[in-house]
Amino acid sequence: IWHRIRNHSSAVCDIPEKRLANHVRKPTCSMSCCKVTEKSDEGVGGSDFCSLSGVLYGSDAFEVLAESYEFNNMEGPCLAFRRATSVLKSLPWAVRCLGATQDLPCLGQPTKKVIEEVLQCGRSFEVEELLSDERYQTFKVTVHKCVWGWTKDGEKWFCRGLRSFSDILTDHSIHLNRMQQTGFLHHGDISRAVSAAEARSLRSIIDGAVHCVTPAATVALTGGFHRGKEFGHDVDFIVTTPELGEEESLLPNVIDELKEQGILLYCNYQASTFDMRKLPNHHFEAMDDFAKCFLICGWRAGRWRGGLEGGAVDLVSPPVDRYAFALLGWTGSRQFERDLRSFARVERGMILDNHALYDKKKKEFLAASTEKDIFAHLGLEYMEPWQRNA
Ligand code: DCT
Ligand code: MG
Repeated sequence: IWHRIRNHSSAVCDIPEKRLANHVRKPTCSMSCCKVTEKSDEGVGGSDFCSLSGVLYGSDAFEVLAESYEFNNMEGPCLAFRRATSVLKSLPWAVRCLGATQDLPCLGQPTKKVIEEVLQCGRSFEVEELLSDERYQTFKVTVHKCVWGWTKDGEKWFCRGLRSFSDILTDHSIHLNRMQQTGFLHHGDISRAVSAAEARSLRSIIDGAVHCVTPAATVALTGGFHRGKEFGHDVDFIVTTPELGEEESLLPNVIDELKEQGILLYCNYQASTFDMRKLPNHHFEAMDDFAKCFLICGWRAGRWRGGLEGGAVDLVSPPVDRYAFALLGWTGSRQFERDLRSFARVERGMILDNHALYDKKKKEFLAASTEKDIFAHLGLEYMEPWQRNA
């Protein structure tokens, strides 16, 4: 199924290789963290994909390249490298020679060049160069990692020669918006990876708060941890109530409860703007309109359990009849969702997003109370969350 989706998506989203090749840098220097590990003789791809990496913040070589294009606002090449990562990760076997990539979708010349280099030299010089590049480092460590809304301001700060937190904070001509202030204030809590153990601990806290407010509510762990990741940037939950409409007061009450427990360092609540009459949504990458809150939970605020440090938490609260769509959307990965939606649109004539599944031929919305229902509507075998990691 995965390959069917992937093969299909290569046809709709190919990036012109020439354009991408123009931006590939020449190798100049090296860094030991880019070396292929002892597993390198086994090839790249499948579960050994990390042997291709530059392991930096748990990312891989293609992810470094994708990020670098992202920091330069070059969406096309960025997407091309993210797709290539997904394809390699989804392989049940390791690539031992370049010829093995011949029939794989989404691997253009620039990505093959990186694979070839790693297979031949045991490292990617291009990735090594990027990892030591000042612009990449500044954006990765200072701006992108820690301050939301970085793009325009981050660019401006970088051009003015500002390279670190203190450079930015001590420049009195800079006015930080609320998001940026929060980013600076809590950058330690936000940029630190959250472990699966911390995610479990946060789950029991969220579970307790939600059920204290509404005993019959449903709490589902979603996002990367639901896909079995060991570490993540945040912990995502979908919460809802059995009665339609009851979910409207759920998040504000849960926030009050968490405040009372003294573990909230930061809270940003967005009320729902969801309206079924505005669907189907024709914007391919549209975010959802459900009520949600972004929280930073942590020990500094008071009673924290088990010696854990806490972390960022996203709570999303759809009405119960939208629950399955929200769960499927928020389980991710982003790349999987993108490809699934593209598959629905091109192969099935349906529009899928976090709110609904709409059949354009029948001109009707298809009901679903579980993720399995949605896969069945799409004519696909069900895929477990751990199979959606690529
Ligand atoms: N998502 C969404 N709408 C948003 C934000 C995210 O549908 N406004 C989806 C895409 C993936 C999933 O929700 C979880 O998002 P993240 O938490 O950003 O990613 P993750 O896979 O959980 O990985 P991590 O949190 O470790 O970066
Ligand atoms: Mg997440």
